[in-house]
Amino acid sequence: MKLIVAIVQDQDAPSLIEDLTESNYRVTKLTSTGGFLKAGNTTLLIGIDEDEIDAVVAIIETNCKTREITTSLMTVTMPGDTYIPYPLEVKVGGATLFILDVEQHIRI
Ligand code: 2BA
Repeated sequence: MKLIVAIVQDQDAPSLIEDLTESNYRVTKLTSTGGFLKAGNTTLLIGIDEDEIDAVVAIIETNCKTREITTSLMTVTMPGDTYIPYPLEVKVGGATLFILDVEQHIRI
């Protein structure tokens, strides 16, 4: 068995979860926060058989879009120690996937 840990953008999560569930995959949704943007994202745990990886990745590819995000993460220092936000363009990927081996899976 494999565990896909998928970090996706919040906007893509509802349709992705719906498509996965409709295709009979079990999904757990976690609310997460990206370390760089410090903005919310969604982490999904998807436990599957090894031969289902390609099908699940295809569903993720269909639902998750790369987006350009403008953030004011950076600041520039002005004379007098004044900080003003400096817009920064960041391309956030459609999904970041980690595919792990599952040693044991028990349902009680
Ligand atoms: P964040 O950490 O908020 O990163 C959002 C986007 O900012 C990233 O998109 C990337 O384009 C950019 N970025 C991140 N760190 C950067 C840096 N040090 N310098 C310049 N730009 C940087 P993605 O790469 O698509 O990642 C989207 C989200 O997926 C990340 O949100 C994070 O929550 C997660 N993620 C990505 N790679 C990861 C990894 N290796 N381990 C754990 N989580 C990861």
